Amino acid sequence: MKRILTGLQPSGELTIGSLIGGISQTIKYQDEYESFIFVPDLHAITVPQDAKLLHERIKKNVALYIASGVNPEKNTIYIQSDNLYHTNLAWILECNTYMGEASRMTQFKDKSSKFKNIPVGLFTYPILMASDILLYDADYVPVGIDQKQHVELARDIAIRFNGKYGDTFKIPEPLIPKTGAKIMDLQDPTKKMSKSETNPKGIIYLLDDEKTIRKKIMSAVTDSEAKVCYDPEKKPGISNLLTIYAYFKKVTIEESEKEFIGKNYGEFKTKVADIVVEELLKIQEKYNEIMKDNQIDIILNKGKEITTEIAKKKYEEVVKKIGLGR
Ligand code: ATP
Ligand code: LTN
Repeated sequence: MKRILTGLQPSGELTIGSLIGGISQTIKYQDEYESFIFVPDLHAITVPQDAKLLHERIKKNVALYIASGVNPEKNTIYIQSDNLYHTNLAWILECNTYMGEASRMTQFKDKSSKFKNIPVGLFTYPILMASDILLYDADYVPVGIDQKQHVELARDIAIRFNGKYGDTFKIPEPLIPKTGAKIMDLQDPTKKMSKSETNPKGIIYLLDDEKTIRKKIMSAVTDSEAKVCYDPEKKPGISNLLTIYAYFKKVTIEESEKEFIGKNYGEFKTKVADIVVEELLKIQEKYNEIMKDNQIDIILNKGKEITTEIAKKKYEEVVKKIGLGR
């Protein structure tokens, strides 16, 4: 059976972008593939974090995965820092990655421009991500378009390693959603809706309340044309809202466009807000139930056990091949 694996950093509250670009694909394929989903908490500390908030968010995110539809019976759910093989293998992969290829990562260029003193971990972050993927022989890695380059780096590292030391790693493929690969900020629809953005007005968090969701959608930046149609170049705001609507309504963009022929932006935005509220409230209801019982620790202990066993085997194979140890 093919294996899919993904993770969402607990570096901020999860957004509808995290859901549409990341979690939704795991849910879509969980019946078909052996599925792994984890919390990359070690990735989150590549940028400054408040320790208390980070700690709370780790379990909160697990609850949100499950509340959004990730079935703990069908998925192995785990925390990255629970398994030391991730960082151990990452070091070995770092020694098999070139500065040139690591320097080409566009996310590093974007994120590092915000720092006076850039943490080294922010630079090596994609190699830890490669380790997350290669340890488990993942076939597919569901991600938004912004992470495609990182999965490609993991492929390049795996191909090189296999060439040098013999067949060791499966070559993973990114799985990018057809619609919603990049959900845009509602206030600036030319940039990605990002959970680490400081202005919350353009971001819909999975745990936003009804009033806040409606307010954010009704004040989303659009254009002056007054015509609801999909054209991400010329109409990024409207196109983004159409994408969000299509995702939550479970229809295509074309079907959504048809529904709003002749409607004004106010009517359109109200409908978008209605469906987002309806779907997020369902997730929030489940989330509150999950947070009340203590199943999460049981799920995570099981995840830790399963993944440690798999990762240990792969790590020991690697160690042997490269000549480490006694
Ligand atoms: P940040 O938004 O803080 O830069 P991130 O992009 O790393 O963080 P995560 O929640 O860690 O966000 O990403 C988890 C998954 O969700 C990744 O596969 C990412 O590509 C996807 N994702 C995140 N934001 C969006 C978005 N706005 N549109 C589509 N996919 C997204
Ligand atoms: N870098 C990713 C999170 C992440 C990930 C992974 C995703 C860490 N390790 C392995 C897929 C597979 C992000 O920032 N969204």
